[in-house]
This record gives sequence, C-alpha cells and structure tokens, in this order.
Amino acid sequence: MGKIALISGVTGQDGAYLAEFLLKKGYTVHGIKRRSSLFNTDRVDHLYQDPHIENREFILHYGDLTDSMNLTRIINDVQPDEIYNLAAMSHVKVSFDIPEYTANTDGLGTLRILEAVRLLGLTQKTKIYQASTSELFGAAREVPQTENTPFYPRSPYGVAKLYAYWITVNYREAYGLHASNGILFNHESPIRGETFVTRKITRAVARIVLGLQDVLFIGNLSSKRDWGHAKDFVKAMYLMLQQEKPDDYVIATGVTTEVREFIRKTFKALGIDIEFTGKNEEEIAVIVNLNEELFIEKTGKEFLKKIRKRISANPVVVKVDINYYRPTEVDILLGDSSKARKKLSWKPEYNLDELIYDMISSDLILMKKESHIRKGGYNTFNYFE
Ligand code: NDP
Ligand code: GDR
Repeated sequence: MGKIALISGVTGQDGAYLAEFLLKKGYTVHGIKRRSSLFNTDRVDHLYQDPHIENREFILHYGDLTDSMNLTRIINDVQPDEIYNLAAMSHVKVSFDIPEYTANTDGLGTLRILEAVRLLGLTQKTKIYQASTSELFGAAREVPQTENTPFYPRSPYGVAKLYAYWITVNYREAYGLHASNGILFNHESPIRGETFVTRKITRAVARIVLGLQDVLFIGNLSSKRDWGHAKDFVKAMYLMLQQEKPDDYVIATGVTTEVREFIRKTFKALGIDIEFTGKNEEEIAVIVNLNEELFIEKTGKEFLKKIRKRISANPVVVKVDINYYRPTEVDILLGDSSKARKKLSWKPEYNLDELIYDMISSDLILMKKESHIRKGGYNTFNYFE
C-alpha cells in the first residue's frame, strides 16, 4: 500500500505541483478545496478523477482552515501518513486589507490542524509540513537569512505565519509530533497567482508584445527577492517529511534580484532591451532596442510589424503606480539553504533565467489564445490588479 497524503491548499500553486509530485511517487493524495461560486480547480483539473471510479488516487474534500470540525472530520476520514498544510491567504499586500481573516486562516488554521491530529490520537502516525515563509524575516536582521536569523515580520501575513511557525515548533516539542517548518523563499511558476509580481510581469510582457496591453503598472521596483521555481521547492517539502526527525529548514536559491531586473530580463528573453529612467514614482522603462531575429524566434513573425510600430509611436512600457506600495515593505530577502542542501540533499534545478523563460513562454501561449479570440470578434477582458 502506498502512503496517504492530505494537502490543504491543493488548488493553489504549490498544492498543484505537490499533488502531481506525490501521485507520481505512488501516494494516494487527498486535497482540501474551498467552496467557491465558480470552479476553483483549474490547477488540478488534469489530475481530477471521476468520483464514480473505484480506487481513486486523487480525492478532493470541501473544507476550510477556519472550520475546526470540518478539518477534524477530514483528517479522521483520511487517516493521513503526511499532512502538507499549504492553505493560506497568501498575498502580503492583501493581508493589510483583511488582517483578521489572515490571522484566522494562516495563524489559527495551523493550530486547528495540529490540534486535530493530537485529539485524533495520530501524533505517532501523521507527519506534518507547515508552509512557513521568508516573510518571517521581514526587516531582515542579517543577509543572507538562515534558520538562526531572528524574525521581524512586516505584514499581517508575516505575523500570522509567525504564530503558525511557533505553534508548529511547540506541538513538536510538547507532544512529540513529527512537524516541520519549511521556511520557503519566493517561488514562482507558470501557474503562479496572477497578482504576485513575477506573474504580473510575465503576463504583462506577453500582452505588451502581442499588442494586447500598452503598459505595465508596477509598485516598488527596488525590492529584492530570492526567486526559485515552485517545482523545485515542493520536492523540499516532501524531503522534510521523509527524515527520521522533524526540523525546520530554509529553502532558497541563494540569489537575490531586484523587481526592476526581473522586468528587464523578461523583456530580454523575447529580444527586447529596455532602460529605466527617472526616480521613485516618476520612474519609467522604455524600449531601446529590438533584436528582430530573437523576437521572431520567441514570439512569432506575425507580431513583428505591430511591435515595430508600437516602439516608434510610444516606447514607454513600464510606469510606477504607488497604489502597489505596501504600508511596510520587506526590502531584501536572500536565503542561505546550506542546511537543507546538506541534510536533505536538496538543490534547485532551475536558475532565474530558466524560471523566467518557463513563465514567459507559457504566458505567450495563453495570450496568443486571447489574441485569436479577439481576432475572431469576441470580447476579452483586461485585469489590472
Ligand atoms: P496560493 O495562494 O497559490 O494557494 C493558497 C491555497 O490556499 C489555495 O488553494 C487557496 O484556495 C487555499 N486557501 C486560502 N484560504 C483558505 C482557507 N481559509 N481554507 C482553505 N484553503 C484556503 O499559495 P502558494 O501555493 O503560492 O503557497 C502555498 C503556501 O506556501 C501558502 O501557505 C503560502 O503562504 C506559503 N508560501 C508561499 C511561498 C511562495 O513563494 N509561493 C513562499 C513561502 C510560503 P483557493 O484556490 O480557493 O483560493
Ligand atoms: P511577496 O510576493 O510579497 O514577496 O510574497 P509579491 O510577488 O507579491 O511581491 C514581491 C515584491 O514585489 C514588489 N512589487 C509588487 N508586488 C505585487 N504583488 N504587485 C506589484 O505590482 C508590485 N510591484 C512591486 C512587492 O512590493 C514586493 O516587495 C510572496 C507570497 O507568495 C507569500 O505568500 C510568500 O510567503 C512570500 O512570497 C515568500
């Protein structure tokens, strides 16, 4: 019999990659999804199995991290060998708008899962992974950050996750639970939520080169993040639960990059050079060179005329909008994952350029579909969030 895993947040970026990864390893995977008025399973639809077939390997349950009884019932029904608690209100900026909900889900939600495992007498059976975050370091006390760097969260999200981190440690020490914190630095992918900065950039660049959008409005261009690929990072989650002893690990690439540079690299991947000029909210980026051969290879000959025309008419492609600034910002994150590399034998496969290429290639396909829909005379919408 293969192992049984329960993933909260299975409909999110990491949940989808982790479910796929565990299914390939022969696990039966149960996932918790929220009730929504629209389908919210896009990211796992390729794994979906008809509920009428016997011996399904991928099973979804309605649930919510704010509902203890629901969580307790699901855990009791599933009797998981491993729980991956990935569910969260995961947007740092939005956490300033809904701080109480964020605390309830991201902070208390973790307690609810730990307590359910304890009450159900599963402390010796069920191993738990808690999705902790580099946002715990916030106004970072040192660079790079390790497992020993003091925490200084800078958002309601970070503070809620701080509670979740410590309650996980506490249940490990108090009840002997195999519960581990993965302190993961930013990780992205073609299925990253559209309102996180990397995906916002790759979507916008794809739209700009195809003539679907004029300009990318962006917030703080100077913040620096240690960006990895989600596919690499979910492997680390699994590895933590295969260890004899539970522990906490930093998972990061060890390279930090400005938002400004991420934008520059994304345009560059399609043969377009941009230059930033101006300061603070007056900063803009303009196209200064087009490598037509590379553009045709990556984007398609049919879009060349449009981009040429666009550049001569108005080369401004990036503008700052201060509405994207945060009340308190995390300026720089850079992780030192030596411990995980040594003890888990984990290392990332993707570098930043490969991550960007994966994301922009996927968004170009999506946006070309949109372009075809428009050419066919149908309406499509612009989302600016
Ligand atoms: P996503 O935002 O893509 O996914 C979050 C998931 O949680 C979604 O499935 C969402 O459901 C679900 N969810 C939200 N609120 C609730 C709730 N109240 N009850 C049940 N489910 C809920 O996040 P990621 O996949 O990027 O991240 C996974 C986890 O890792 C999160 O906890 C995040 O905070 C943490 N993390 C992420 C990092 C990153 O760079 N990606 C880095 C470090 C930590 P729905 O689809 O319905 O919205
Ligand atoms: P972050 O990711 O806050 O690090 O949290 P996000 O991509 O939202 O922001 C990264 C940096 O980019 C700056 N920024 C913008 N951000 C967004 N979203 N939109 C913009 O227009 C914009 N312009 C500039 C931000 O100010 C910030 O400095 C992510 C989430 O996945 C968390 O759940 C996770 O815990 C951490 O990563 C590690």
